[in-house]
Amino acid sequence: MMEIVQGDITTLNVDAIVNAANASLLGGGGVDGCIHRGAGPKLVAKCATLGGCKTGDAKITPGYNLPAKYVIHTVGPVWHGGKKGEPDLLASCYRRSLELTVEHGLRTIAFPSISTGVYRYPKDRACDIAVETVSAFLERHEEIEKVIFVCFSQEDFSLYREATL
Ligand code: AR6
Repeated sequence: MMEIVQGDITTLNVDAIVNAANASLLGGGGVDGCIHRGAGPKLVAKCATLGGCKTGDAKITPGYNLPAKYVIHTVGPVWHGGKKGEPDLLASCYRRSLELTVEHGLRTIAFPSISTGVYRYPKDRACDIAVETVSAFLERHEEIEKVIFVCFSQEDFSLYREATL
């Protein structure tokens, strides 16, 4: 099932939360900064051993001091107008994160709205890709119990509510 909540992803008690990271995996602003603050310094130390991450791919670490057991770090595309493969790369972020969820036997996962902050992906288009990609994956993977879309703003919440109706 899919669920939408408004709030801070770092407060969620789920198997995994997804981080909208950058290719270095060494932290940054936005949700990345919040997750690193919540997890504590062991997270950046672990991330430093992973050799970075390509756009559209994902890597998993423990959640350390977070309520979530794991953090799945994915790197969304920077929006350059939509003709540079951005939609496929964004869909790949959701798919790769869900594949790691299945590989690790996890059942509950929460996503932020990847690429829609610093990376400037238009929120409505990103929301459609998130919902379409996740629902297609869930049709093939009943072992995932719950996917939560975490909306930081009321605007995001409304977009996701419409897209999941
Ligand atoms: N919980 C849920 N969503 C959040 C939170 C939070 N605590 N904080 C922000 N958001 P962004 P990006 C929302 O900029 O666009 C970083 O510096 C935010 O409102 O965090 O993928 C990385 O290191 C927006 O809707 O990620 C990269 O360099 C969404 O999360 C770069 O930013 C994503 O915004 C990645 O940019």
